[in-house]
Parts: sequence; C-alpha cells; structure tokens
Amino acid sequence: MTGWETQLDAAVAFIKERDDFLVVSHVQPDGDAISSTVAVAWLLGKLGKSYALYNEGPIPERLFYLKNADSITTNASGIAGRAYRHVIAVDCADFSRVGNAQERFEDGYELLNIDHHPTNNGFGLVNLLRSDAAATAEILYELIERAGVPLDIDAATAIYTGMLTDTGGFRYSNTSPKVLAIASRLIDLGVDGPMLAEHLLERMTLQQMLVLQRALSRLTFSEDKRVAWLWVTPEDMTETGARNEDLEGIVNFPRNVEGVEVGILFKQNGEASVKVSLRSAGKVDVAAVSQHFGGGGHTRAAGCRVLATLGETIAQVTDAVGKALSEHDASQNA
Ligand SMILES: [Mn+2]
Repeated sequence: MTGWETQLDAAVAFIKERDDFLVVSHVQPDGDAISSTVAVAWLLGKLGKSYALYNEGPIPERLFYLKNADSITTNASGIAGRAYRHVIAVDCADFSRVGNAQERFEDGYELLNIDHHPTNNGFGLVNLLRSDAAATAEILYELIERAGVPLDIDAATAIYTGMLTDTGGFRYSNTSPKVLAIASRLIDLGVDGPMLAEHLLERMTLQQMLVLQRALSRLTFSEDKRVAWLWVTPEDMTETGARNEDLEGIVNFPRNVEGVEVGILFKQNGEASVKVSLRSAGKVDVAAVSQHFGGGGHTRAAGCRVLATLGETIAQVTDAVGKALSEHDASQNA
C-alpha cells in the first residue's frame, strides 16, 4: 500500500469508528469549501452517521443548488448549536481558518483534517493532505471511492463544483490528468458541466459588475509594470450592494495584464483591517509572501489579512512582492 492509501484508510476509519460529527470549512467559503462540506455530509449520510454542518458564513448564494448547502448553519442563522467531539475540517489551510466554528468543538475534540493547501500544518488528529490535489473535492472523490460508496448525481455535482471552481474552469496549472479523468467520470454520472460553468464562471451579478467597475478605475502598476493592484473600500460595498462573494475573480483582472507577474486585490474591511488576495503568473510564490503576513494558500493563489490602514497595507504588500520578484530575477541570473 502506498502512503497515500494508508492515509485514505486512516480517514475512512476515523469516520467509520465514530458518529455524531460537526463538518466545518474555512471562513468566507468558496466553491471548494462548500462543495467539500456537502460531499462529506453526503458520505456521512450514506454511512448512516449523524452530523451537523457549520461555516462562519455567509454561504455564497450561487452555491445553493448544491444539495444540503441550505443545511449549513452560519453565524447569521442565530442557531447557537451544541458542541461536538468529532470534527471534520475541509479545505482549511490552518486551524484559524475554521473561524468561530471552533466555539463548537468540545474539549478534547478529535479532528479529521482534509485539505490540499501546501501550507497546511497538519492540525488534525488524522490528516488527509495532498497538496498536488487541485481541490479538496478531488481528495473527497478518492475518500468516497476508498470508503466503497458508489457516487450519485448529488455527490458528483458537488465534487465537480469544487474542482471546477478551484481550477478556474479546468484552466489553471493544477488541472492535472487526474482532475480531468475524475471530471470525465462525473460527467458520465450525469453532471451538467456546461450549465455549471455558465452558472459559476460566466454569469455575473449586477453588483459584481458595479464593484468591478469601481475597482478597475483604480488599477495601479508598480514602476516596472510587473505588479498590478486594485482596491475596494467599505463604501464601494455598501454603495453597489456587493457582497463578499461578488469580489471573487476580480483579482484576476490585474494579474491577467500582459507583463504582470503578480495581481493583488486589497479589500478594506475596517480602518485598520485589509484582506489581501494575491495571484501569481508563476515567478513569485505568493503563498510564501502571504505567510510572511500571517496568511497562506497556494503558490499561485494566496491571501492574508493585514491589520493596518489601506495605504500602509498597499505599501507593505507591494514592497514584499517586489522583493520576491527581485529575488526570483537574481536567482535566474545567478
Ligand atoms: Mn480548495
């Protein structure tokens, strides 16, 4: 047996030997976080286990077609909920990413950590981690297969959604032969790929377009034009009616400009709190840059939260990215 198969067996055993689970995913959840949550719920249901689903929230509205997405309770639901001894965390790069869900972990809780972020530090009692998986949903495909439970259309749609969103529509460098082979099997099971691509990747809400319009009007470049950034203020959010989910994808616009190596979106949340999203064209490891600011992620897609004013944050982060870019250049010339 390979090491990976041993890990899969340990994860299956974790689930089969216990009951009464709390399934959680990361704060400000994306498609993979929610898909993985409902895929785990689906597996638990098939194994006759009881469970509750929780995320700090909010759940992006466009994901409510996923079966069970509406049974994920959030902070806003007002349901305090009881504490759980058995926890399954999906798509969380580190423990802090579970957010206020940790208030519902019993003392001495046992946690199964399922994730694909290379910066994951193995915070679980059992860890199912594969950083070359494109999405946590891809790992769940393997877990469900290993558990011997045949997929149906609901689980297939969830797994496809997580893989579709984390690969940017099967385009990013994480789109491995394995991802495409799994996607092919999911389409065989009846998943409507074109409909999901249209719904998740093409369509924009009006609020999304209006906040993008404001952000693009501020497009700023470093002197050498290799770093580009945008920012969004709390006023932008209230005046356009945009929600957090409406900001998804905006960071790709600066990164997509020819010659740009790193694109950054700064989202101001308060006077001294800024959420930073970074996308790299390949030369800069933005996960490393983000870790420097207490965040994390993937080599080409990462983020962090900086407790400083918008102006200070922009100066600090663009400076760090510029340095990482110079280090890359120096290593090429060495
Ligand atoms: Mn993910």
